[in-house]
Amino acid sequence: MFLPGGPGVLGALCLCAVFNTVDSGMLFPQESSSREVKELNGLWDFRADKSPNRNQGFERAWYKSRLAETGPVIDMPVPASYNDITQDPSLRDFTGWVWYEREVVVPARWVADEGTRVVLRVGSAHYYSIVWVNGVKVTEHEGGHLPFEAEIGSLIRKDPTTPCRITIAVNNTLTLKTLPPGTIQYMSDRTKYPDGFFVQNIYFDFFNYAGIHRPVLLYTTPKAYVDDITVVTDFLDNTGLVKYTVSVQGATTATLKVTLMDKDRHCVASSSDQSGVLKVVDVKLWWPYLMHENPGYLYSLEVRQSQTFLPRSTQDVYTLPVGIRTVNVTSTQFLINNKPFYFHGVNKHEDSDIRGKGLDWPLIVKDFNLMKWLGANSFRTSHYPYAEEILQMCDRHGIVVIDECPGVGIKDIRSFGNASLTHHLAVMDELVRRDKNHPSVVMWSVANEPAAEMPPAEYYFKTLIKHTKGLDPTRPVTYITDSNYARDKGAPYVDVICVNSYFSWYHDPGHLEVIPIQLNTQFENWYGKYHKPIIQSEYGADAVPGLHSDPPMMFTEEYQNVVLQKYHDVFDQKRKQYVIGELIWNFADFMTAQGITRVVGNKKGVFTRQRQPKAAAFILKERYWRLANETGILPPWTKYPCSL
Ligand code: BDP
Repeated sequence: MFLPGGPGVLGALCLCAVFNTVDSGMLFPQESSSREVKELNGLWDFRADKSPNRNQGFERAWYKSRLAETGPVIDMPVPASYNDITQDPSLRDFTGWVWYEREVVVPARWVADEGTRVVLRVGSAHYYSIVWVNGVKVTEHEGGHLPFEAEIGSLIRKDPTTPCRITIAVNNTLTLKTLPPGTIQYMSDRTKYPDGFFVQNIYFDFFNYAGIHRPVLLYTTPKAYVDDITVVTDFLDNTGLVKYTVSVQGATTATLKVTLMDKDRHCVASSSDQSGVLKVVDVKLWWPYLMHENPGYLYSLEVRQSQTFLPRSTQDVYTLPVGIRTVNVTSTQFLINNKPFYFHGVNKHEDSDIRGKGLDWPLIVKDFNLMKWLGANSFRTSHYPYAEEILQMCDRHGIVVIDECPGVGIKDIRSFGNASLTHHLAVMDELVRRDKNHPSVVMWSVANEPAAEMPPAEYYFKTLIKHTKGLDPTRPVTYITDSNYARDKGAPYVDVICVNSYFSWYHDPGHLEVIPIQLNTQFENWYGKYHKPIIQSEYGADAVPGLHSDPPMMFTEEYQNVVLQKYHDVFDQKRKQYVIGELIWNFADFMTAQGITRVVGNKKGVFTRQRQPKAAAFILKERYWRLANETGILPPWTKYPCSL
């Protein structure tokens, strides 16, 4: 028996894997006077390995020559999920290895200059990736939502006359030890299933889109370079404090110049130390959207590092956006800059027609416009880390983020074992390394709806949360629960209780009248037991757009409206006490696996998958702008109700 990408393939490769290490930085690539970026987005050659054991690509070493020489190839856009690009159902539902290839012309000066590091970076590829350059393996990476990279300068210098051929094999197989977990199930009854028939089981409610989802690029740095920067911010009265640490690679001694600039590029503080605290007089704090008239204020921290390699000297320049703000949690409040912050926001997915989970700028900007139109001040990255480009937008627009790792669907007791935990800790390392400097990120979520009542959950979450706090002592940590308050093993360790509930939907379907009592009981029980602030991290109902019924029936727009209104009535009582937020499930309809409870995807969006409003969007918009009026300061350019 084999598993596509399981013991036969993925397992064997793992033995020699370069495991995801976080001993170096993962700064977002940017151009500067010392750095260049070359995007490799566009069309790549592509082939799915449909051989019975999905292993032909390795057996025949497809990475050694041009992919087109070893078999047929098709055009595949990058970034995009491959699933919805063709008319081929076997590619939409494919499990196993797919192969991408692209030849790149590397600028001659990059090749000629031995002092230039050339780094190949993949924003994300789902789920397991192996990368070769001109047939030589340069890296591999486990995990579908975080970046990975490899320095390839010496390889491309080997033979400067050949173009640089990049091959990336990506395997979307999920096992009990991956994050998210899944299982491969073989059907051996030959009276029912053809030879070799298997299915990928998943325990989460979104389509397992796969492929290269975020930009691939080459970027350069000098040999001695700024590898990482960490900032932690605070303020005292009118003075902002930016505690920073710079890590430099490729040089034992480096001369540094660290300059903090305001929006007008005026220097407000500077230093020449590798770490220290910069003081900003008359600080402009980073505020959330709708909480301040000037939300999302960002300073720029320019790090200039110079080095003399006789006979010449080199310089590396990297500029990090910095928002100065604090986050604190009390037993009843979530404080940003010491002021109570109420999350009125959404849960999202990276999901759209045709491109699946592929990064798409028009979609990103449209979603931000819709969130601002709604009056949403926050979202949760359900159920995995989103693209850095999205977090950068959040920083600039003041949209507050609960940053979630891909720990979704941890339901099987075997996924609480040591191997799973070790991987989960490593993913948190990578996530915190990538997102630690975003002012918009105010809390880490380590999982969604795990089987938190199972006995091993206590050790698992205690360890995971402690580890995450060790990585970042400045932000609260949570996981999202749907478990019973009395049986939830991890809740004692979280800073904020985040609860998902679907009264009158999954429980007592059709009985809208139970919502007030059940929701009230939910809040009282959790608060009574833990005395921690609570976010309603999911609630909602499916509505097929255009389906109507009065009195309301499930799946109509009217039913979705009433569910929302009934939840809102209870939120309005409890938000004066200890409920600190409400995040609708979901911002938009999204694709799921096929099943009897899903009509071409999950329809709990207040927008359709094409981003058109259902009736519920207008209910939410009324409410969010009213909440903003009550709890924040509306920016001068907005009128209530806002019409952007
Ligand atoms: C919640 C899950 C979410 C689902 C939602 C639903 O966290 O991923 O999509 O239920 O069923 O429990 O709509």
